[in-house]
Amino acid sequence: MKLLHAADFHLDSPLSGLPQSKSAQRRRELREIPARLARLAQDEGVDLVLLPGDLFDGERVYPETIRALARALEEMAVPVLIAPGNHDYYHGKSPYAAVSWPDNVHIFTQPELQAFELPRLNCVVHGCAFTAPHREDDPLAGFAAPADGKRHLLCVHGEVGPAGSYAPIASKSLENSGAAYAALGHVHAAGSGKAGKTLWAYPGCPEGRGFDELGPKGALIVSLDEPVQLTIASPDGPPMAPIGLGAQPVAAQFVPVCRRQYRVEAVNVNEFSAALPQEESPDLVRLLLSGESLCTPELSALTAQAARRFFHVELRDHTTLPSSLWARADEDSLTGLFLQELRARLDSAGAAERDRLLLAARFGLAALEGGEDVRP
Ligand SMILES: [Mn+2]
Repeated sequence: MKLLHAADFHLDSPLSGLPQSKSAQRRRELREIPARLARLAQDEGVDLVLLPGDLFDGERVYPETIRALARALEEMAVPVLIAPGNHDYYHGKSPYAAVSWPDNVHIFTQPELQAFELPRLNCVVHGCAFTAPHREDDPLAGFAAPADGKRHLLCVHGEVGPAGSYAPIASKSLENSGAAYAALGHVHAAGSGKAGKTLWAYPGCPEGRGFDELGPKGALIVSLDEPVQLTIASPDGPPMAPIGLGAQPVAAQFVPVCRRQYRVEAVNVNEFSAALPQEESPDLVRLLLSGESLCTPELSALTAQAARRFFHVELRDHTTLPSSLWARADEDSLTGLFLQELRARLDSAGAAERDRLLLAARFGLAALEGGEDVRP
């Protein structure tokens, strides 16, 4: 059995960190995520799709977004289970309640775990919903899947940890659940862990939305072997009932589906032009200017130079003053006195003060170097 696990689409995010035309384009691209996932589901031949929450970013959802999602979920052509999260929590007026969804879609609507049976797959998915933007209780507390020879899976939005405002899930609860796989949503970076025999995983968001969501983004394709029933052979009497499940080997594979990536890279300011890509990159990139520079780099000019090579680019100045600079602190000149004073202050400065002093050094030197004769 194979399933597709994706979460945290955050459709219709405002993407306010981008210029308006680009944020509109990125919202359109976000809206294509469900269709891309439908293609992945078909290509992989999955039997089931689990979507544990935050499919919408907030209350305000465009009708075209809902139409695109509903169409894609129908195209998946296998059972699709949704467990609403803190951003798209279930309530009477949420799109989950207000829209009629395709027949293959099941939406969990209760904060308590509910069992959804998939007899054809010999599988039961236990899921629940956020019904408010926060919940402090562990949705898995006290839950244990029955040893009935079926595959038991979880589909829940929450954070693995001892406490918090977003359905904290204790590691012990995952372990006690006895589920073969826990499809989780909430954390935007892909990650997984094991609690007892339960493999739990976050697929992360399928498309980055800022420089806090870096690198390739995607979904998980999860393979589950047949559950193995352990029985004790009884040579004389009638066959005994199954006493529990044996090993349920599970493997989750990350598949990138993102259209673009957010990346942060260091570029030496002295090799800036050569470091730019020849072909236009589809990515959104923050370049950290590194290296030594006596003058403050002209960020707007360099940004304009790089703009044509990326979908979006922004620069941060992380350059330092040349290390040779301090050699001149011993000069018997105004520059020497200025540098001595700065060096003394830098030695006892904190990080924020240090940045200000380095800026002062640049401005001061630029002013001093203008006319002063620094020969000894
Ligand atoms: Mn989220």
